[in-house]
Amino acid sequence: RNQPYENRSNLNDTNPLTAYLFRLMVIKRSNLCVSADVTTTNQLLELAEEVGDSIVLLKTHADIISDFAERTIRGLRDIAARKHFIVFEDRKFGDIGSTVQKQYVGGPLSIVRWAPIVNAHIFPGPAIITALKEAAEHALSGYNAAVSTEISADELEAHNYPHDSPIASASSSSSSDPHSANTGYPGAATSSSTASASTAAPARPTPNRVPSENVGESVSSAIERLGSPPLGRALLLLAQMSSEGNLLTGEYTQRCAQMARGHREFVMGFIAQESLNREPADNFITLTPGVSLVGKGDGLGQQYNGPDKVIKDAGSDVIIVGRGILIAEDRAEEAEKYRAAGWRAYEERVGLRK
Ligand code: UP6
Repeated sequence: RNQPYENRSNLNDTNPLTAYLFRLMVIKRSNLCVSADVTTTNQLLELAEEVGDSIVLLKTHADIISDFAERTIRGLRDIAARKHFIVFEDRKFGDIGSTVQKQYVGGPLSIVRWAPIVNAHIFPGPAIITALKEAAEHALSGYNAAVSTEISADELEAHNYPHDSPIASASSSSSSDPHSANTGYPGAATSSSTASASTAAPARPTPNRVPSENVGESVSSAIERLGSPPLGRALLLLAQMSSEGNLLTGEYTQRCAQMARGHREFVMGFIAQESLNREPADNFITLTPGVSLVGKGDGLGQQYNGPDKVIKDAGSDVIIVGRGILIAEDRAEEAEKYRAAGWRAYEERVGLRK
């Protein structure tokens, strides 16, 4: 956990998406995930435009978006490609294998199509991991990797997966749209993808900013060299929670780490309050929610820590920040503040900064 992200991206057995994410973090000098807890597509896309340059991950709760539709998926995909971040749907799956497969692939959200990263509770037992892995593999099989990390509704149908969602059927026409076929991700944003982003959201595309302390090679050329993220899907396990009185402690947390060790190819890491890398082969990424530079709690059980405590003291890798940024008047500026604080804490931890 005290090695630089760059070294950790090159270790054997690192999940490909984790390796990509570590490299992206180094290029963007960011270990910030913004929690997009907003309730409409326009708000979601506006937020993604505003904070996109400062983040490596955008965490969504698709089930609180009142008008979630094909437009949401496309808008997110286009902004993620242009601003270079990965979408993480905070679905917190927690049911028997057969049910979570349907929730992952079908329903009104068809999450597997557009979210490279999802998370799950392990209280139903380890089959939740294998069931989600199998569903992801099935959805991706035969799918054209050269085109995009998004699976179209038609491709999902071609592989006989349940997708009885209005989005899936409504979008059949959209897949004949040439724009949808050639939108790369990221680094390959075509002019058509930019155009569809701007019609999808009132938010105007903003020019990419370079972190002020980033000297030498420009972010854009480094990202170009990095290329597109790997096609696969990955899972985070909820090993600990931030809320007061939660039951994800002690033995439960340790069992979660054990289950992850059995599925390193699919489980990239944890939602936890501290690093759980204890064994020599462990190179899991840790994402920590409940982070604020000012708040202590929200009166509804949420408990906050600062980036220093989370990254430097507890050894986590990524700070997840929602309201700390969402309620700011200038969210781009506030995201930059969290990015800088998180990155400084990381550099101090691994000895890149005194
Ligand atoms: N989240 C937590 N704690 C957890 C797991 N997930 O807060 O243990 C999620 C919440 C919310 C975000 O669902 O989307 O992280 C935190 O938002 P906040 O920064 O506004 O409190």
